[in-house]
Amino acid sequence: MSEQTEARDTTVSAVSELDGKLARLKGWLYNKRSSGKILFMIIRDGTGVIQCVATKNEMGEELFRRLDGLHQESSLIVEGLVHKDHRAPGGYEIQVKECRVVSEAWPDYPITLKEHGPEFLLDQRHLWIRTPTQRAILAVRAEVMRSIREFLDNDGFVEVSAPILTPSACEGTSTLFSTPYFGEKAYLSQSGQLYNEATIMALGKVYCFGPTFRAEKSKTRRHLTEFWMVEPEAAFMTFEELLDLEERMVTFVVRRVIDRCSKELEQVGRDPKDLERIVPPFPRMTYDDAVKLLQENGIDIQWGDDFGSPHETFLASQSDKPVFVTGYPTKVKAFYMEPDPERPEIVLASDLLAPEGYGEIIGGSQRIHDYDLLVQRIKEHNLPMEAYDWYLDLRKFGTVPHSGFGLGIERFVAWMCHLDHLREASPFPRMITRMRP
Ligand code: NSS
Repeated sequence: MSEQTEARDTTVSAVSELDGKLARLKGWLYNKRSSGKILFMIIRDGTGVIQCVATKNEMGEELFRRLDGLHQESSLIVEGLVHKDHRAPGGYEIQVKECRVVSEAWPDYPITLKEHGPEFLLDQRHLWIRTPTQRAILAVRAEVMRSIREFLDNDGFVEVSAPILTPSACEGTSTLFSTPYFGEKAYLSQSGQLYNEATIMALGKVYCFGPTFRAEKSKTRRHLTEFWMVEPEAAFMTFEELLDLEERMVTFVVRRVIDRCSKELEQVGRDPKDLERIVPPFPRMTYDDAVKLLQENGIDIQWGDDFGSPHETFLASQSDKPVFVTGYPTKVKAFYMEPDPERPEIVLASDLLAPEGYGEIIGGSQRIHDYDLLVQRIKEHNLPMEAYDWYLDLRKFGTVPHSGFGLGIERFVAWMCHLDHLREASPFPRMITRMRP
């Protein structure tokens, strides 16, 4: 049997496959300590961190001194023997045979291993994302997005992109971002829903998935001005079927995160047991009962008010599963929502509130399919009729009952990763006071 002499490319996450063999790893110096003869380099490569041990004997005097003097974030290619070692973080280390410095980092890397304040870290977001916890959050985010697509594709939904530049509001005119558009005004999309309502008539079950924009004037830990939303919509889907779809999708995605992101959950300090509880059925509560419950607990609210963050936080702490709140007052909700046939003062709408105080992660409803009622609502909401002419066409030509919902990706990821604030759930968050870097 001949000995392997050529190093094989590997990553930290796959290094166990090369136990006892020569491996080549490309990455960045995350931390190091040295005894003068032995240098322990912690190298990260995007998939994890691993300890690489370089000795003066093996490296030679000159290279050893150079490596010993490297600053954090220098980029490296190391080759060496993979060695199982239960004392090493991650269970493996690399005994370095060769090391090439790709680029020596400048001194004074702004993010050190000590604590920094949130504003400083946000200023350094382009570098902050390299730290293990931030990396883990972004990996969970990717899994959330991937598994949502997997679920919807398998359920017969077709992804159809909605435009970002739009002529009209979907979610009220107070949070619109506008931009000049060749002599006209365009608005950045708040939601792809109105376009979904067109594409379902072509494809039956659709979803759009992309960035959405809201000029939210409030500074809260739950609001970004740019966030990603997935929005499924289906022709003929009833309100009951809508809640069932939401429940199945959330359960599926949580399960995927538990199964595929165990290392990341550990890194962010989220106990997967908290997520194991997220199985159907999710409790349901009517808006009427929610108002009563809030009042009984001394929280200021009148029937007819919309919920703010404190209300949602309270309601969402009532259960360790997500809670559906249904039947909101018609006058606080969007113009397109179908009234309850038995009580027109409420709509067939539901928000799904995530537990542990996270609050609303989904907003959904059955839509008005009747032409005359929709015209009436557009007028009541003082919306410009001409901007909705094409939307009204959908009620002229083969209108059908239909429903859909929107799930905010950053809210979902913040819940999965147990974050205090939405800003860490976005790679480059945009908020009222921040659009840099
Ligand atoms: O305003 S929503 O409740 N509903 C819609 O936009 C519908 N047009 C969606 C649809 O039915 N197709 O927003 C949906 C979700 C909400 O539950 C949050 O999870 C998220 O979008 N959302 C936000 N996330 C972060 N920041 C802000 N500002 C924000 N606003 C809503």
